[in-house]
Amino acid sequence: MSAIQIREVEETQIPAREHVKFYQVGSFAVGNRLAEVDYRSVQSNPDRWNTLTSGHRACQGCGEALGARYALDSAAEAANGNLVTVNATGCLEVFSTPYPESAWTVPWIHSLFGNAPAVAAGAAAGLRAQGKTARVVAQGGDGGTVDIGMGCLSGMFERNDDVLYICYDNEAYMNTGVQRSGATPPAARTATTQPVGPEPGNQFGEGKNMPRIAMAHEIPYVATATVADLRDLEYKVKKAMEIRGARYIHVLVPCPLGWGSASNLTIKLARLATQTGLFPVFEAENGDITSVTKIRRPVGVEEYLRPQRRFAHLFKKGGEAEVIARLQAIADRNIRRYDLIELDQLDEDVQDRIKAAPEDPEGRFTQASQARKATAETKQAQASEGSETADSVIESTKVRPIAESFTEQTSQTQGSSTVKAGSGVEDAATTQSARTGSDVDAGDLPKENH
Ligand SMILES: Cc1ncc(C[n+]2csc(CCOP(=O)(O)OP(=O)(O)O)c2C)c(N)n1
Ligand code: SF4
Ligand SMILES: [Mg+2]
Repeated sequence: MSAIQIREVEETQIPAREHVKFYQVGSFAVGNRLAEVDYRSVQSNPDRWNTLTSGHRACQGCGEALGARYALDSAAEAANGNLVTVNATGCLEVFSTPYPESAWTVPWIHSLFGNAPAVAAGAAAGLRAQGKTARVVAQGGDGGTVDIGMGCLSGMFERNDDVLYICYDNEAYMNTGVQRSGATPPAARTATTQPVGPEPGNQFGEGKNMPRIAMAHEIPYVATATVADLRDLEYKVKKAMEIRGARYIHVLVPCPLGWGSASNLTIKLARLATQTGLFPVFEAENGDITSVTKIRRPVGVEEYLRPQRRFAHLFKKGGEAEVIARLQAIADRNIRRYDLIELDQLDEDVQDRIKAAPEDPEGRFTQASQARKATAETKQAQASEGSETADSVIESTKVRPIAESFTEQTSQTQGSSTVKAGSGVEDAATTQSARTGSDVDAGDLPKENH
């Protein structure tokens, strides 16, 4: 498949996110307080809304708390504080509202794990019926959004309800002790995807790409963002608030506890997720991609994976070079698919690697086509032999291990692929145990959090 076509859209009147980088004026902390007013971050306003204020109980370095604070302050700024927020169950809900306290300074409702989009749609309809102008923002984690809340969210999209839904994606069910979700990346260890067996960690070829699913609903606005570029997040929330109808923003928010990363690496990991190509950052309007944030230089995936204990099993003695190569192929396929960099800027060997990445490194289609083939063969065998036992039917429809088919697929397109180790990022597993004096094994999971 060729790179995506970007549809031209009119430039928005919101000061462009690219003009002033956080680090160019002022400091990281104040968000460009020294820049011209129009270019300042919402956070640099001394009268900022502080929608999610101090006193909450998120872990140190929690990407979700950071993302939610920026997103909601921007939404409040855009709505002049005339805002109702609806929260799914999850870390954000639990750490911000330990009964009877609340860290929210805006109206805020929590109902259930899976129904935030429906509650938000109802709130928007109720406000409209009463002639009120308040805007509605719903938010949830990846589990609440991609898994249990997906039916309600799809309905909200289909009806084009006037709600901005924000998903804070930390790639697992963190609140209940790091279980796998439909957004957990391949090979990651969670409490339910242990790093053992022939395919350690989360399986390849599963999971859902929620931004693409949202785009398929052809709603007015879909965007991805990360906590590595908070001005970009503010920009996208403000832009979404200028639009009516169903809008969706998917924010990557590293979770030190679930990812097994040092709390001071949250921003760096979010940045590496984008710079590797594993997490493409883009906007889409009415189903078409309208802007893509280019990456500055493609970073090898090892640099991103190494500091996270959820991937530590890939770097143990004996290693899992083939798994790392598959993850690299996913990043390379994304770079090509989303046109994340001008290829001719790159060294030839990197260009060749990106061009040669298979279209389906996850093995999703390979697996499906193998399953279809196996089913067809079984039916044929049944027809010719008459009767067959249930057990032999099940046995004959089993799919060949996907790792085998990936090796075949890549060796057909690019020969044997090796991935160069990244450098310069400290190994969080080592740092953490050095700091705490703990001898926790890299594959160990933290205890349930809340
Ligand atoms: C119907 C239902 N099933 C399970 C739960 C338990 N539960 C609460 S939060 C949660 C995980 C939330 O994961 P996610 O949405 O990714 O948010 P995170 O905590 O990672 O931010 C689960 C399983 C519940 N509250 N309700
Ligand atoms: S477990 Fe993760 S998402 Fe939850 S509060 Fe801690 S760092 Fe944040
Ligand atoms: Mg989660």
